Amino acid sequence: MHSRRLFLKNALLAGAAVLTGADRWRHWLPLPEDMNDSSVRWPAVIATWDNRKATAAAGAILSAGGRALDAVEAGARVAEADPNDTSVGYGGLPDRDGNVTLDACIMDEFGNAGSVTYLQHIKHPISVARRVMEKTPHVILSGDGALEFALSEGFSKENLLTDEARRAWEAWKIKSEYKPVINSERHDTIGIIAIDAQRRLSGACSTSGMAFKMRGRVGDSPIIGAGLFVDNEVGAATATGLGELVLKTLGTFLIVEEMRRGKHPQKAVEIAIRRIAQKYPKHARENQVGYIALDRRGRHGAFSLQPGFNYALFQGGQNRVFEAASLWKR
Ligand code: SD4
Repeated sequence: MHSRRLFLKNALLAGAAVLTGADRWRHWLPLPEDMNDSSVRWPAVIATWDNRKATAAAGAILSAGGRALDAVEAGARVAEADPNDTSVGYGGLPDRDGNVTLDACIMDEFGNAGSVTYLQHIKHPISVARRVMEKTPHVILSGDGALEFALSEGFSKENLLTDEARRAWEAWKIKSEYKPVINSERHDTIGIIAIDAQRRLSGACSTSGMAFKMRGRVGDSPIIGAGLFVDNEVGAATATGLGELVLKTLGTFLIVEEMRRGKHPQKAVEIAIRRIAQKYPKHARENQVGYIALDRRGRHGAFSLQPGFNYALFQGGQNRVFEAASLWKR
């Protein structure tokens, strides 16, 4: 993976793309700084939390030469189907009225984007978001409209409230106290971003949102520039944690813009976390937000407000989990 030979192969692939890719050429050109950098760090995929099953599924697609977009969708689907992941898809904790409502978005290497918010009864909101991106002139479909669209696309209606999630909701109702939980079981919202062998970047983000939220609440995860942002010329970033803080600072857009200005992904995610702490010091002390980022050189960064945030990284044929550094040490 990390050889000069592979780098040259990728550079040649990029050259071939110039000839065949028409308007796509600029996405594949090697950057000048890459010519002095012999380490090739792509393909790679990174996901919030210990989502190694998701990065493995995505990594298998990338290793076979597949497209980053397919990889991130496949990865998000792994978390969505897992009933033990109580913050995503099937098995997600409901709102305070017992409804499981899902938010998801996806972005490809061309800057196309699709999103669903407040979607009920559909197990794979990320795939619906992809259809929104690919089959409609819109970016976001919401609620009943998103559901109607999903059904028209052949998705089936399912009960997503597992017995375990129902029991948790019934226990919560006794006090009915809304309080976001920091690092909820360490497998919260999945944000997953990837760069493939042809240096195409894509990202996906999927969640059931904050547990026991108000009916109708939508978080950052389906909002382009908040829960996810991808710019193929620069890099990609995604978020987990208290969505209100991510929304109010447009965290992933900020991270990508910092990378555009030359920042390493690690520096860029730290800037976005510090921005939250500067603007909302009280909430930043009490809540969790975690960011991950990947640039188009395959370098990554991860940082959070509170300790306890981790991430999965598939790169160089290895699929590993790492602890992120945090602003507060506690
Ligand atoms: C939200 N950001 O709806 C999501 C929830 C989350 O880790 O990421 N939890 O605010």
